[in-house]
Amino acid sequence: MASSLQRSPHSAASPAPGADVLARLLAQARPLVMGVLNVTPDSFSDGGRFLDPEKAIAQARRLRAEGADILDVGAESTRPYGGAVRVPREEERARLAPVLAEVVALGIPVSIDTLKPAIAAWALDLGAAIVNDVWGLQGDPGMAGVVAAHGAPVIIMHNRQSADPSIDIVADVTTFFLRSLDIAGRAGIARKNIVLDPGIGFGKTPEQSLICIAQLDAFRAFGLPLLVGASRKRFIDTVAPAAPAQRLGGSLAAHLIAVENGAKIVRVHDMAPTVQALAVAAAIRRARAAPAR
Ligand code: HH2
Repeated sequence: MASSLQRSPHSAASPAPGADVLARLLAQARPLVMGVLNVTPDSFSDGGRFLDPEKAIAQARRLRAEGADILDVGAESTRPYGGAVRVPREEERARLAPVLAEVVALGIPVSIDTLKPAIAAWALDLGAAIVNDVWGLQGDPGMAGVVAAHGAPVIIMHNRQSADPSIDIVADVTTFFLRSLDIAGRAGIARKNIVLDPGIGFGKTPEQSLICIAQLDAFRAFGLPLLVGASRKRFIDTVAPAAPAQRLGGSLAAHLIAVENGAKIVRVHDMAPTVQALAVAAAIRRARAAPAR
């Protein structure tokens, strides 16, 4: 392991600067919007657009200006639909290095979307506030320890190596969450620092992604905030064929219904239209209570 990645000044006794960041975010009485910043050449919908550090930082500024509550920065595509190319740790760090501190300096919480504990630790030390683990602490056995040592919030996302159309996906996600929560508990990660995410598109058929959104309230029983990332995902294409960048309408529909069904955070590429859609949906809900004239 490179020494630059090993340094970690934080311990359980000295939590990360953003220790209460999740509680502060969740205290807002509206759904939160996480903006996606992919510093990658190969992300499924915007690969290569923000690999250049200047373009990445400009995109982060734009996401903030358009209303992002959290910026989710990733430098290794998770490729929900297969063909993932694992990026060596030093390359992942090299992609992030010219970008991360500047994005943190924008003043809104940053989550680091990574599978590597060393990258998570390094990013938290640079001021990232949240770890986004698309294998829900079950991918690398070192991840839970890093999260615990930094006192950082973590997004536990459900994943599977491959989709199995024959399974009950809600039961599978529930079992996965139970296993992740057990790992988190044993590592000393506080429950107040955990967000659950059914992982739309990951190891799921398009139908199973639809089910996870439609039956999201099944996961409310955990009593933890729920995140849904449906943005531009392939299940939209199976309902209404469109290339990834042309899936805004489907993304909005999915996120509005996810919020109706209990999502507190939505993860999106298209910030301004999402913020507008959520605001209008909330205004309509408020108008239900208005006296009819
Ligand atoms: N989806 C992607 C990546 N990370 N993290 C969470 N918690 N939830 C998600 O649904 C999720 C995620 C895939 O989207 P994107 O980052 O645009 O693609 P890629 O992984 O190809 O970079």
